[in-house]
Amino acid sequence: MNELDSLVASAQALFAQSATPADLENAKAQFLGKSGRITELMKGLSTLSVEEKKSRGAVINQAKQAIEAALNQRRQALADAELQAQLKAEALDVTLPGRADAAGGLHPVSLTLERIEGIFGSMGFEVADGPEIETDWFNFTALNTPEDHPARSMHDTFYVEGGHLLRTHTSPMQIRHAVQHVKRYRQQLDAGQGMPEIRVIAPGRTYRVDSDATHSPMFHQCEGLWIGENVSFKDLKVVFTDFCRTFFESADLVLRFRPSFFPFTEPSAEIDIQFATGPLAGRWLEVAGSGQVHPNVVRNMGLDPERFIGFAFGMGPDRLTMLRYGVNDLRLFFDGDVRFLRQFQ
Ligand code: 2NL
Repeated sequence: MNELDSLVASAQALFAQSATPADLENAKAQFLGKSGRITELMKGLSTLSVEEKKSRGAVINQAKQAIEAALNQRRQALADAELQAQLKAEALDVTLPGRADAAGGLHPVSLTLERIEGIFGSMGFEVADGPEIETDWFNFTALNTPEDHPARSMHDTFYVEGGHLLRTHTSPMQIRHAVQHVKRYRQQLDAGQGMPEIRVIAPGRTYRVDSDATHSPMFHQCEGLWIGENVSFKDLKVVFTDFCRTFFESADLVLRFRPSFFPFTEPSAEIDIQFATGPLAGRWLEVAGSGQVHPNVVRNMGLDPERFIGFAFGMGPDRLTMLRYGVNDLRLFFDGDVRFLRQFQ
């Protein structure tokens, strides 16, 4: 290999070793720079004859062109590599899931309350709303609860300033609703005419001093009230049976009315249900309390108990939600763990 061929070869080798554009430009200077090897060779031509200049100059020029070609090739290769690296670094994985906003959802107990309202609504029941801080009258006295009843003790009920209390059931909303209803039809009633029946449910938060796996100091209740001149226990049975079968989507579910006691109803009954199929089949499950509204309570609504008769019931939506979805610890509803709550969306 002659001197120029080996010069070209060493330039090619040096360019190939250059890993960055800066390295490459340094390597270029060694051959094509002001005092580079090719430049020095060109300078050396000045001492030669015209003939020699021509032939020697042509050979050096060939070598120079070969070095320039190798330089440009390497420049292009480095630029391509840099572009590839950049494309790789900035690559988007279009198969990743999008960043859509997570949609919220209703709490399982809210879902149950909506279900209850829908079913009773279809049977002509209005939905009552009212205060969670109540007076002693609406929460206890109007409901025929004796002064010495244990439910009235500080041990069972949260009392707040001014003799008020956190309602222990949603019955006071029904008393308020009934009083308004009766007020509205007072003139009609006094004129010896009738009034539309009172058909109302009262869903909402209630409070008792109680806390363990099956009791929370805040829990939900939904009560129902039906007052008219010709309402019987049969009506309560039909309505409540229909409600349970629709709520649990189980047409062969059966009910049992078991004698019980509440100050606000007489007679009173616990309502148990039994599924024919499914994981709870064959077991009696208590789902509500009920009864014929006590004459004193009818009177506190502003009605004559000799003329008006009614039925009421009270149930726990938290427990109904546990039964419907198979949840075994009440506290899961109030811990606010999204892993639990997400399952109901
Ligand atoms: C239960 C018991 C019950 C009532 C609630 C009621 C309401 C009025 C008048 C008369 Cl305005 N009674 N409510 C009646 C019987 C039972 O609930 O164990 N609830 C979970």
